[in-house]
Amino acid sequence: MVKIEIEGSQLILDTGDITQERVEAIVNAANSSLMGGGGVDGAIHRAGGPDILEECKEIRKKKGKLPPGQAVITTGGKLKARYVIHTVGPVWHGGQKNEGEVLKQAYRNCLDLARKNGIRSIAFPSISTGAYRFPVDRAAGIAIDTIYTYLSKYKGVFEKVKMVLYTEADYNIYVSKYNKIIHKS
Ligand code: AR6
Repeated sequence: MVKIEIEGSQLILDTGDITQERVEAIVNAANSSLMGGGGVDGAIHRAGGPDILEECKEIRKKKGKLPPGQAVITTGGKLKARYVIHTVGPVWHGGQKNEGEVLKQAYRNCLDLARKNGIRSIAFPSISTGAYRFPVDRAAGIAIDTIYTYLSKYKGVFEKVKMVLYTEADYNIYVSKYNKIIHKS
C-alpha cells in the first residue's frame, strides 16, 4: 500500500476487492444503461443486493442513459460503503476520440458528486481499463493526476481518496505513475 498526504487529505493506492472497502462511497465503473454488467459493476451489484439496481432504474426513468464522463449516486445497499457513485468511462478507440478527457471528467465528476454530498472518503476502481480496454498505463496517469489536482484545489474536503486495484500488475503500474507524478522521480 502507498499513502501520501496532499493538503490535508490522504491519497492511497492499494490492491483489493472494492466491494469490501470501508469508505463512505465506492465508485462503480458502470455502463450508460446503469442496468449492471460484468467486471466491477457485476461485483458491486452482487455484493450490494437489489436496492442499488432499483435506484438505478429510478434514475434511468428520470434522466435517461448516463453519458460517458458523467456520474450519479445511489445507496450502497448491503455494502459496507453507504453510497455507490456510478460513472461511465470511455470505451478505448485508439486515443483519437477524446478518451483521455472523458476519463478525466469521470474522475472529476465522481469527486464533485461526493463533495456535494458531504462524503469524505471514497474508493475508485481502475475505470475503463477492463472491458473498455483503455491502456492501464495511460489511465493510471490520468487518474492520479486528476485526483492529485482535485485534492490540491479542495484542501481538506476529503479525508481519503483511495484507488483499489484488482491485480498486482495494475497496482504496480499505478505505483510507478504515482512516483512519476507526485515524487517526480
Ligand atoms: N474490485 C476492484 N476492481 C475490480 C473488481 C473488484 N471487485 N472487479 C474487477 N475490477 P471493468 P470498464 C477491475 O471491466 O473497463 C462492465 O461490464 C478490473 O480488473 O469492470 O470500465 C460495465 O457494466 C479492471 O481493472 O470496467 C461496463 O459495461 C477495472 O476493475 C463495462 O464493464 C475495470 O474493469 C465497463 O468497463
